[in-house]
Amino acid sequence: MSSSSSSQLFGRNLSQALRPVSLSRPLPQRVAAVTDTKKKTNGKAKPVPMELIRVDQQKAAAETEILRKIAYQVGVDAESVTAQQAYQGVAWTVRERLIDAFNKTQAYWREKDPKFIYYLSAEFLMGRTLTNAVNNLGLEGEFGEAIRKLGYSLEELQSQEQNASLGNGGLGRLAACFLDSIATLSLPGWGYGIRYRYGMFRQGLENGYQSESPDYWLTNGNPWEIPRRELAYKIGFYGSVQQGKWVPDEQVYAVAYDNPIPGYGTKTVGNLRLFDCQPMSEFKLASFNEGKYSEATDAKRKAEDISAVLYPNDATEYGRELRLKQQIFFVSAAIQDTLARFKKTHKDMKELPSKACFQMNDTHPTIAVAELMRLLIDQEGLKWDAAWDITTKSLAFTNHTVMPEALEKWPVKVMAKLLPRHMEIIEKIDSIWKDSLRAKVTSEVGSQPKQAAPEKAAEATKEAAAEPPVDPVEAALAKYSIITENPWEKGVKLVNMAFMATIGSKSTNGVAAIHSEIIKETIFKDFYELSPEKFQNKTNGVTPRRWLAYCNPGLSKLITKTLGSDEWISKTDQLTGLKQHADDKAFQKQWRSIKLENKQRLADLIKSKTGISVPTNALYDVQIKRIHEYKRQHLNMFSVVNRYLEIKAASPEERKKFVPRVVIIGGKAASAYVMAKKMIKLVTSLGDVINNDPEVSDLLKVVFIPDYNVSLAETIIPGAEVSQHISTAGTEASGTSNMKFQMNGCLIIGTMDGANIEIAQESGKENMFVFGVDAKDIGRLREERKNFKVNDPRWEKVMSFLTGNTFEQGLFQDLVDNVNDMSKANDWFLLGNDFTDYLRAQDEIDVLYKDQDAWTKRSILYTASSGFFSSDRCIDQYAKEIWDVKPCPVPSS
Ligand code: 26V
Repeated sequence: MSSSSSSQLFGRNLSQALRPVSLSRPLPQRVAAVTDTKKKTNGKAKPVPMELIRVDQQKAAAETEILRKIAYQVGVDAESVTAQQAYQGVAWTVRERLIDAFNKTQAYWREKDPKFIYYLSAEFLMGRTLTNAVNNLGLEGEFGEAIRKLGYSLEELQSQEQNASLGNGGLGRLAACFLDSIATLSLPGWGYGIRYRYGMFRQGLENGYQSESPDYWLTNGNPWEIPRRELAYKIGFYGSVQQGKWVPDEQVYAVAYDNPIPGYGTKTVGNLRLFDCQPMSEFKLASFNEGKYSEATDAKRKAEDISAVLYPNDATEYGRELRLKQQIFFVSAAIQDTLARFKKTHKDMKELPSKACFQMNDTHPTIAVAELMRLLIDQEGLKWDAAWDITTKSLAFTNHTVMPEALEKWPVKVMAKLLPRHMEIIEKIDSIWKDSLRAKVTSEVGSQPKQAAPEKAAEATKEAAAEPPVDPVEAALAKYSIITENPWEKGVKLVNMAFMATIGSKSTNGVAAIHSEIIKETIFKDFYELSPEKFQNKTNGVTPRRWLAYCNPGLSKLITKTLGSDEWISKTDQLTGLKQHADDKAFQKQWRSIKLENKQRLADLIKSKTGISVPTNALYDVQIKRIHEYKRQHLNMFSVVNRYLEIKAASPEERKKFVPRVVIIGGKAASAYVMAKKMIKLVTSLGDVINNDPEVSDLLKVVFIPDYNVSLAETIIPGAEVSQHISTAGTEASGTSNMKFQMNGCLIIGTMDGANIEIAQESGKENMFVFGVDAKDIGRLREERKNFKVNDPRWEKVMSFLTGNTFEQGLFQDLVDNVNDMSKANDWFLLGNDFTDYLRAQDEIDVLYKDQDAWTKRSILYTASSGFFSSDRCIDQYAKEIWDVKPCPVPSS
């Protein structure tokens, strides 16, 4: 292909772009020398000292390296490079820089032997890596230039990268932000998880309904991982316990893949070690020879299933054996890996708590309690008490939800079958634990009135004849027990993973101030009363690198210019320096023009994903998060319906008074969650009606952006002007997108729930559009809901519209009944209670938006007061108050 046709093909003058560094030029000396070595040894490569290669890499221009990668790694002619090939060339080049710094960091830490934090998480929602790696490594100048010469921009190439969507939502993205901060603070720390081959499903829309397809994110290879095929741990399942030791029936290998995590403004590069599941033997030749082809590969398929798919976390389909397999799979591999490293330099297992802390991200990794005990006792030969002491000093637990249905409870039967030795250990932990409480409980029971009322006593005698007598002390101990009876299925016993986690850990924390209080009063009440000192709060945070500096380069530049330095990127408290400019009209103008550019980018994204054109002079109103009844996307839609009806009812003259709005929704519904899927249909159906109604024209648009993920969030958040965080008070543990919006100067409409409360404290409650009932009243209001009439004519209008003839007969009847027909349902999330106040807050938004200076001032104040919500602050607190891990920065020389 001639150079002119290639440039036509790809719309870029590539021959021009490549001229200064064309491959026909002699290679830089060092690289040529390496090639020469090969020649002289007749094709047998002599080992080249790594140091020489590294020195050379530092000197060689990024351009040359990229072109070599395109030529020899991607294997294409640099004259006809596609965006994907250019991305590959750049990514594989950045990878080398990353690995250099990674190796140095890990070697330094091996030498210094500091205490490590190991973040155990079933989810890491990393998104894309290229921009983050280039910027964190400080390569933007050198690589930016080289990429431009290729005829692309960093942004364009980054868009070629598949998202690593190894998480469901907030919990997984939090883990990813934490890794960024751990590296940035130079804390010795690794993440441990699963290298799912299929991440979070891809969402499509069919007739306005969600459709799901697999997310095969590794199609084009993954430049950001280093396979460690030599590092494989045996993981067992099933079998029996013989002479106190476990003899599993089935075994697989957990093979390590390292994903270097570059810190910002430091030489430190941390690690995310993910495990892939592989069979012990690839292939049964004997079966194959007998013509049993599928049997020959059975074991391989079965093993690979374990790390194949990420489970949706917000469906109520717990209890699946494969999920428990995944949990023990990565937890066991992580602990074995840690112990193996520890044993290289330490003899006494008692030192483990001074060298390692495992943070368990929700209940998914909490089998770690039993697994660490098993390894210490069965493999290291420790006595029970010594092992328990080490375990409870090495583990820490974070709770991320108060939804009772989300707290994992494994049937004892499943646990005993899959992990017989672990079940034995759990039973012993439970029994010792209850023994330790027996004296206390006995005295409490003894101090209670023994004599029941006469009629109750008579009833009790009748019942006693049918059932064996219940020991009152044992009955009172049940509330502390790890092993509990399934309330829905008599006789079925369950392992309460959250209880095991808190008993087996040195600390239990919630993720926002209100949430940490709620867990002490509800799910962990009895445990809190026993050991209040174990309970902590660690309000979540998000990385200001990805979520402001890199996703919003326009604003980032303005902030740096205004503050006189870019130090705010790692010291976010400096953002308060923006406050003094909040009233400055010229500054406000610049702030607004950046928002407008970001809105344009968002409008382009909407057009390309949905075909819908949205005007940039409208207010961009965004709600992006998992679709759930407790998050109340339907409440948002009720307000949209109300707005629509009001516009329709207005005269042409009156219509001029409406502030034009684009309501943008994004998020996935768990595939088994019927009501959440109906909520998506509600959004798309309203969009179909409203967007095509000439009467409302550009005054109102409703857009559902399909397949919401990390990289879409990076475009949506900077372009948003108001964002919705409207969960029923007391239900959202924290929320983290609220923090990202705040950082980007996007105003918030929200309930007093999760981290909204702390955001309101930082930014001023009067600056947030706050509405809704109080968390402390929820219990009572739920009880009263049946007799509570929504005293607002607009509510009835909205309900009638949704069940009327605009839509297919009965389409939204179930959704409406759930919140409005108290003979059938109970409006559990109290939409009826919050509706009127929500509309009031919505009106306030419109009023303020008409005063653009006042609006912009608030926007500036939001960003200026967002410093607290950096994950650097949060991780610093974890490090000091839970982990006792200190920074160990790699020296610059
Ligand atoms: C929620 C639910 C709701 C009911 C149905 C079953 C179910 C299963 C799982 C979950 C959530 C699991 C934990 C989780 O993802 N929590 C999220 O963690 C974020 C990071 O701390 C936090 O910001 C979110 O508020 C919290 O929902």
